[in-house]
Amino acid sequence: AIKFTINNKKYESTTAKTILEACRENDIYVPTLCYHPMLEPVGKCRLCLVETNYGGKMVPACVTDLSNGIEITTNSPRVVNSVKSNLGLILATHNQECTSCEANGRCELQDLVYRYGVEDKFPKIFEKSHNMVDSSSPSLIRDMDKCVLCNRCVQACSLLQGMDILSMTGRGVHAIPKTAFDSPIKETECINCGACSFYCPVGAIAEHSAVRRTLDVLENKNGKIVVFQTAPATRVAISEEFGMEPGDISTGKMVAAIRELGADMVFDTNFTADLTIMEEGSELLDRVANGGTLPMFTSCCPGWINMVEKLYPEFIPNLSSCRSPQGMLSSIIKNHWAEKMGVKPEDVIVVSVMPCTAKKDEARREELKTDSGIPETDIVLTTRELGRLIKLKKVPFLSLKDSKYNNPLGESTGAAVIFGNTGGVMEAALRTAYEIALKKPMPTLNYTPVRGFEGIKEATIPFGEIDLKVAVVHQASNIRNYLKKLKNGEVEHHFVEFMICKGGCIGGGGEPKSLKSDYLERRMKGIYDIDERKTTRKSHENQAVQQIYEQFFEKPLSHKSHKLLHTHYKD
Ligand code: HC0
Ligand code: SF4
Repeated sequence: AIKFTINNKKYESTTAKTILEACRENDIYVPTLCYHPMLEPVGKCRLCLVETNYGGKMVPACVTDLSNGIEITTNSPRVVNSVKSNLGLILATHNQECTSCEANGRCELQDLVYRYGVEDKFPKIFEKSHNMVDSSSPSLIRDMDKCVLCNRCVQACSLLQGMDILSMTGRGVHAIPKTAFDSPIKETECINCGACSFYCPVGAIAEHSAVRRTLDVLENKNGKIVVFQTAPATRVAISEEFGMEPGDISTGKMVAAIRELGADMVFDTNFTADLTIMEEGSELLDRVANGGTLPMFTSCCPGWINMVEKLYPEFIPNLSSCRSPQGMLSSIIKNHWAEKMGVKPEDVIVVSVMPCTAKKDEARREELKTDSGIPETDIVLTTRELGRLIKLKKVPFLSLKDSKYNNPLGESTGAAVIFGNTGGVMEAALRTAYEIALKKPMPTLNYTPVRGFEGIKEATIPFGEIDLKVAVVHQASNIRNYLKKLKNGEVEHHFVEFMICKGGCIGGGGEPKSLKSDYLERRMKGIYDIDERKTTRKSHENQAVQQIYEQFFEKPLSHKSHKLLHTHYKD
């Protein structure tokens, strides 16, 4: 075992680890700014410097390994002074517009400055002024005068997502994460997944906020009906905005909070997740039976759709023509529900709450407008933005009594909620397709081969005459690897689920930021717990879905379904 001391107390470790990991495991506070447990430590911000008994030099705890006999001090005046001066230097190059900043109240820099009582006394380094606010993307905003050079966005974009849109350029005070040729984000190959914004410790890259627009819509309705919808992955993460733990289930409180904000109706994107299974499952069976393009690819992740359109247009025919559940629900609300309620589509405002920054981009697509040319989804808020809105309006989230979704567009099964996890769309599709095609239920509803965090998961299901070969791929970098294999003929599947974010939507770029190392596992468990507790766990058993087919769509892939629930892509 490695023996060491921290602040004169003795510890032992049987495994190799860094000083920072050892401190965190033992609840000893060490400040960090560039460190995130899901990324590679880089030792850039120098806030985690600690003293050791080896020479007089202080070492960065995040990149220094424990060694036998090391004596570590994290709380000496020398360490504290070094943290303070490093924070002061960061402030000298930082645009401190905290009051209007998207990160205000959840900013790692703000917290540190407050905790250490840092005075802003260094002269401002004005050459640092990049004067660059890039709001070209509907999903993200970058303000490089707030950048603290932690490198987390660059790592998220390159290492995690394999997209390489941002890279660190320039040296010293002139260093900055930039796009190629410094182009506005919209003109790059960015797919709007928002991983950069999730990992940004400050407000240098943030979601393109719709909080103020939503406030305006709710406070000045002018006779309009405001309808919300909430995505599967929001309900196991919104809790974190209010100090609860990752994976804590807050469906009822979230619905209640949205009502308190002034929404007239709260519907569930899960309803159309179930509907997606009916349409997409039928499309798959049709392609298999009639020689359609295979493998068929899922189409619900807008980051993934952006990737295909921008980087792999040759695979457009493989994409399912199904709109995403967000797209389907907004379409039903404006084109069918409004009429049933006797209101005009332009008098209904649809606000959707998503774990995803790319959904903001999806909502603007030309193909997803009504016949009269208005967007079917008016506003997309990320889970983080919903948290901010609830706080702004002083809604007492934690003490709210659970509320239920409005029906019928709020009814859903366990198959719908698992869409939020990687493998969920596949598992939900199999539960239904198997039963419809083979007229008997799958031997087990919990289909584990498609669960978990492995980057590319494969399974073969005996499916009557054929063996159905499926794959599930999540995280953009794994997707690029998979597509390379597919092009080289190294893999062969009938149906593949793609989600751009690690873990699926629970790891979405718009979910509450977390510095915990297990937040994804815990959100994932929260989602599976909701599924287990549902009495109905197969999409085709959703009675509201059955009803909307009887009363309106007639059957999957009908003429009406094609018009309202399916779409096409741009190449
Ligand atoms: Fe997802 Fe979805 S599961 S993409 O990951 O299909 O954002 O949560 O809402 O639309 O349902 C995101 C999450 C959704 C959609 C659903 C799908
Ligand atoms: Fe958005 Fe989910 Fe796709 Fe991530 S995986 S880009 S959160 S839809």
